[in-house]
Amino acid sequence: MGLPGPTHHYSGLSSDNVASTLNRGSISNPRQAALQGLDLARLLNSLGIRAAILPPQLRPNLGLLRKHFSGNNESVILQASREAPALLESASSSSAMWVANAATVTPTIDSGDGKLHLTVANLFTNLHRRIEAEDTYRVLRSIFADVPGSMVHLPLSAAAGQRDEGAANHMRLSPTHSDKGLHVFVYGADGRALDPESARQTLSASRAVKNLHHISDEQACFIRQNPAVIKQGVFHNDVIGVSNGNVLLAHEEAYDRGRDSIETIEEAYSALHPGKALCSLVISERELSVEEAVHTYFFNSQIVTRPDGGMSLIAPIEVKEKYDGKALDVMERLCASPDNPIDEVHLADLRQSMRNGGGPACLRLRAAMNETQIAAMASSVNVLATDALLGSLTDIIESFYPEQLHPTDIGNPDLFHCCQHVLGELGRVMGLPLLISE
Ligand code: SUG
Repeated sequence: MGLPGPTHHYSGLSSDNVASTLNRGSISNPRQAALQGLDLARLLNSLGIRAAILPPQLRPNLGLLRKHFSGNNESVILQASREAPALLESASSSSAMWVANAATVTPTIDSGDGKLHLTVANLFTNLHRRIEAEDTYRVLRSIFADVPGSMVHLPLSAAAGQRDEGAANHMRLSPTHSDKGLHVFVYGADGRALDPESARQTLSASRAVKNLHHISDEQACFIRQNPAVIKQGVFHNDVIGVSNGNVLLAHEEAYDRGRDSIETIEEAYSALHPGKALCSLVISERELSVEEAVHTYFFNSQIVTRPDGGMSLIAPIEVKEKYDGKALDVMERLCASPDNPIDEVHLADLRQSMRNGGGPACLRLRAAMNETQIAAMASSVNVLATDALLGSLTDIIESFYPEQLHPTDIGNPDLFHCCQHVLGELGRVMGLPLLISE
């Protein structure tokens, strides 16, 4: 789970993201954003899922601002605010909270070398996201330092034309989490004339991650997004499809060959697990249009397997609030059907994040880890969302996070000092002293 930071604000930085564009210039509440994130972690815990917290990053990012201005920290921020407000907006984004874009993860059981691989996403498409990669690498290195057999890889080189947005464009399908998985890499651009300008993931990046992670050919499948839906606001696969275990829930318009693309995934799954069929739940345009899916974030739900074997859908509250609850009705029909393992829906209030286009699935990065790996992680850093950690984080958030932020407020150096202080506190509590580099 990614924790929103004290600079969470709405400056409409992602032009391909409908919510981010629509809410440009409105007032945010960073404190509420962070508390809503913690509530999501509590909900996961209540369903028997272990969650860990990834901290925010120091913003504004002075490394970026110093490429343009010089002087002490305060003077650099003030100059940027006067002379390059758009640059300051990018340098101040709290976008690292959407950790579905932090990395792509391959569990031990799936890699040819028996290692747990994580490749940090380069997030090259947008400046405000590109600057996340360096700190994400440092934080993941710290968190996984003592986890046996784990490897955190540097981001791919964007200079080689590889654009990578991490787990948001990747799905792992398997009968249970501990069976070997089929890795579905979803990309928007492959160098063909049809490539939409805004496609964020390239096929070359997906292939490079597959190779770095030693995933065999029979365990990998490369599926192209439907260019038409990218233009409608489907900037990541997780805006139009979601998976868990043997379940794939996707819109019929998600991929370039429509239902044939989904059939390709089904065939690859059955080839890997003979005698077993993928449970694919394909939502038609008539049931829920792409536009309705984009505005409700229906597919940006998390599907999780509870310890009793049943599956829960964690959906943004917008599925109930928009279009007279049409999206929630579709979910309830899925729950009532005996043909799939999903049997309940939980609604999460993540309105602060949602207004920037980040739903329940954007805020999480899934890593299938064994007990030894989890214990090793817990012995070196305090990131597992226990009641004690959630309590300490709540105290920090309630004591120091601002409750109101307009994009023009980010030019105030006090916000940087606030962020520095918060990260110092979080670093101390979470055992991650490297959070502050300035
Ligand atoms: O990259 N929004 C993010 C939302 C990311 C959602 N993640 C997934 N779908 N996995 C993005 O577009 C807006 C920030 C701003 O405008 O300040 C933003 O970056």
